[in-house]
Amino acid sequence: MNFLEEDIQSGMVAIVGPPNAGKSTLMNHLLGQKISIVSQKPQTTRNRILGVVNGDKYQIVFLDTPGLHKARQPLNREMVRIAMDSLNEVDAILYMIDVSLPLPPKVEKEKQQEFVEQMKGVVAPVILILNKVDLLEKEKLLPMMQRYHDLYPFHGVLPLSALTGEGTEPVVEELLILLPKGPRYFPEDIPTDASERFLVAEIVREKLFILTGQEIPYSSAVTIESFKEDKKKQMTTIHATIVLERKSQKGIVIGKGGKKLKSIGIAARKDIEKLLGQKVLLKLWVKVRKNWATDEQFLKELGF
Ligand SMILES: Nc1nc2c(ncn2[C@@H]2O[C@H](COP(=O)(O)OP(=O)(O)OP(=O)(O)O)[C@@H](O)[C@H]2O)c(=O)[nH]1
Ligand SMILES: [Mg+2]
Repeated sequence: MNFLEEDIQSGMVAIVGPPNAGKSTLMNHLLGQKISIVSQKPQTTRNRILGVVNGDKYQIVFLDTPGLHKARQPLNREMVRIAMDSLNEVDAILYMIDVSLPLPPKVEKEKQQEFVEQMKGVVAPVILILNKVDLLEKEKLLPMMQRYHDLYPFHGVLPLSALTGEGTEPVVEELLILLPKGPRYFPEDIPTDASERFLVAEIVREKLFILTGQEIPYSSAVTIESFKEDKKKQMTTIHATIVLERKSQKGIVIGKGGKKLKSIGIAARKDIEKLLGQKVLLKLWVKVRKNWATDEQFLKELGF
C-alpha cells in the first residue's frame, strides 16, 4: 500500500427509507453527478445502485436502494429484499424520510414503528435524514427532530434538502466519525460499478417514469439489445427494448403517430449522450412480455 494512503478512511454506507424520500437525489448530490435515476413517482429505483465519493483522505461507497414498502409482487419483494440486505452489508446507514408532508400523529407513529421493525438486528450505526426541509415550515423542524430523537439511538439526526443541497455538508462529516480506516475499494476515477448498458437502460426507464402515467412505469422494464461504439465517428448506436406486461399498454407507450415513444427517445438520448460523452443514436422498440414481473428468468436477466 502507498504510505500516503495509510490514513485513509473507507467504508460502505446504505441509503434506505420509504419510496420517494429522495434517496437517489441525495446520492447523486453527494457524487456531484447523476448515476441514479429520479422521478416524482414512488418505486423508481429497483436495484442497488453504487456510487463512490472520494476525498483526499476518504472513500465512501454509497448504496442507493429501492424504497422500503409493503411488497406483494415478486419484483417488489426483490426490491425490498435488496434494500433490507444492504442494511447488514454496510458500516453506516442513512435512513431517509420525507418530512415535507404533514402526517397525522397516528400515521407518523405507524411509520416509526415500521422503522423500528426494519432496524431489528441491525448493528450498523444509523443517521436519520429528514429530507425536503425546503418544503417544511421552519418552526415544525425542532419538535419533529425531538420526536425522532426519542425513537432510536441514532448516531445523529440531520435535516436537509437533497434537492437544493442545503444542509448536506454534515452528511460526510458525520460519516467520517463512523467509518473505519482502510484502503480505497475503487479507483478514484470510477464513480460506480454499474455497466454503461445498465445505466442506459435506467435512463430510458426514468423517462418512462417521467413521461407516462398510470400503471405504465410499473409495468415496464428496459433491456439493451445492442450497444456499438464507432470510435472513428465518436458515436454509439444503442438498440433498447421497452418491455411491457400487456398488449393494451403498447399503444399508450407508442402514442399517436409514435409521438410518445419519440419524446421518450429524445429525452433519453440527451442524457445518454451526457453519460457517454459522445453522440448517440438510440433506437427504441416496444415489446410485450406477459407478466414479466413474475417471470423469474426475466427478473434474473434484469439483474435481480
Ligand atoms: N422539494 C424537494 N424535493 C425533493 C428533495 N429530494 C428529492 N426530491 C424530489 O422527490 C422525488 C423523489 O426523489 P427520488 O430521489 O427519486 O426518491 P427516492 O427515495 O430515490 O425514490 P425511490 O427510488 O422511488 O424509492 C423527486 O421528484 C425529487 O426531485 C428535496 O430535498 N426537496
Ligand atoms: Mg430512488
